[in-house]
Amino acid sequence: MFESLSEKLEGIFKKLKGRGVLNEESVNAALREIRMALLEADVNFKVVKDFIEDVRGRAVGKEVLESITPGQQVVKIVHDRLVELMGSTSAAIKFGPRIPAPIMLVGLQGCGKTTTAAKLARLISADKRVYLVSADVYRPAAMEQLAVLGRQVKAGVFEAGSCKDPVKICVDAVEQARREGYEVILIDTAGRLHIDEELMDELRRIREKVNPAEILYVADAMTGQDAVNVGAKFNELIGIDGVIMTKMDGDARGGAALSLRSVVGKPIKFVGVGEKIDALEVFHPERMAGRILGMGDILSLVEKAQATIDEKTAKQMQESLRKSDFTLEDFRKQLGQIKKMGPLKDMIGMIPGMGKIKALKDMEPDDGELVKIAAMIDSMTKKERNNYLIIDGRRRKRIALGSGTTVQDVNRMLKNYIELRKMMKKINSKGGMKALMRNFPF
Ligand SMILES: Nc1nc2c(ncn2[C@@H]2O[C@H](COP(=O)(O)OP(=O)(O)O)[C@@H](O)[C@H]2O)c(=O)[nH]1
Ligand SMILES: [Mg+2]
Repeated sequence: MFESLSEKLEGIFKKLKGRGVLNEESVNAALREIRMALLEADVNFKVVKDFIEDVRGRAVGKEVLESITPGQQVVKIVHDRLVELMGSTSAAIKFGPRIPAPIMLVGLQGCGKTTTAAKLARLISADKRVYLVSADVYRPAAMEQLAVLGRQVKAGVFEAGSCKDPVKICVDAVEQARREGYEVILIDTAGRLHIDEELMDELRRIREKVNPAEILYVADAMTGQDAVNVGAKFNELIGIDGVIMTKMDGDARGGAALSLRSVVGKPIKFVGVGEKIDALEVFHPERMAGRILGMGDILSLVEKAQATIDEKTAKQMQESLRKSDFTLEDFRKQLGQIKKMGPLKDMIGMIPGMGKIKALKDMEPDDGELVKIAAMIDSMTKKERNNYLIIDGRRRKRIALGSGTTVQDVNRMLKNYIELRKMMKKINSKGGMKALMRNFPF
């Protein structure tokens, strides 16, 4: 799956060639085609729209890093956005404090609930004792299917006997699991061909009685947008905590995986990648984005180029620090880096003896603050940037006007800058430079 999408994207990116800056025209042309490719992959319409706007905003006007092509740069931007779209980090199951922790699997008939219950039991068994119960009293062989699979993965399986009440079966199974010392009980529920009130009511009653630590919606990737819509419905009617996407090994177009997170607002936790009992993987948005783009080599190339730039800046920083002329120009260059590394205070706090400097308390600029600081420095003349001492009241007024800030803002910024500069000098003279560089990734 995703093969045709990644092939298309590759073709698109090849066309973005030979320009130093990503201009609007070429980015737009590429985005038009990306939009088509995503829609063809069955990604939700609204998701595609937001996605394209966002990539446009990030790509247009961006300088292309040395040693890579504009196309490669756009691949990286698209990749990063895809990762965010799918949730950035992988989400584990939260078992909660109760033992056994009930985990309920829900979804339409044939989506892979029973198979997934066994696969999941196998994964969890690595460090927990797992019990399985089938609440599917409708399909004749459903319970036997789970029992067979359960034996394969060496999990305990509840025997319902002649009981035909799914709610009672679940309650009894949880009790049995507790008695036998199981830590997790996976509840495989019945499905229907489509959502109906009776099924939802049954699932709600099970939920109320066993109070699951998590309800996981099992989605069949092959059903595309239907899997997304049904997921939204399940979430609305019974509430879900996460998604398991099955049949990702098939020729599904993958749109469901890309849309689910943003439409339903719940993370994909696992993906089923085959019929075999070991074909279940923890979902990693990063890897999935790589698979979609099929361009791992380009990504590492871009990362390398970025690292080189950062290294260059680092060298320049070291150089200017050595000469103790940490100018406003240098300060400006660093703003992006400051944002990347998080609160300045924490960073400096790691350097012995530097943690207690009072002025640092004011130095946790948020995004808005950083933009403001950049604007102020941009409004200065080159002379001012190289020698802050000449910035008198009249100049401060002009800078405030030019950057859409106030004189107080300019005063505060300069005060912070002067403190920082002093500190840099101090570190320099104490020979604390090495420590600083170790902790500052610039
Ligand atoms: N290729 C593939 N087939 C799967 C996967 N998960 C489940 N299946 C198949 O889907 C069919 C329905 O699965 P089942 O667990 O019975 O679905 P249920 O009705 O939701 O319990 C079975 O033939 C499974 O082997 C998967 O990740 N990949
Ligand atoms: Mg089943």
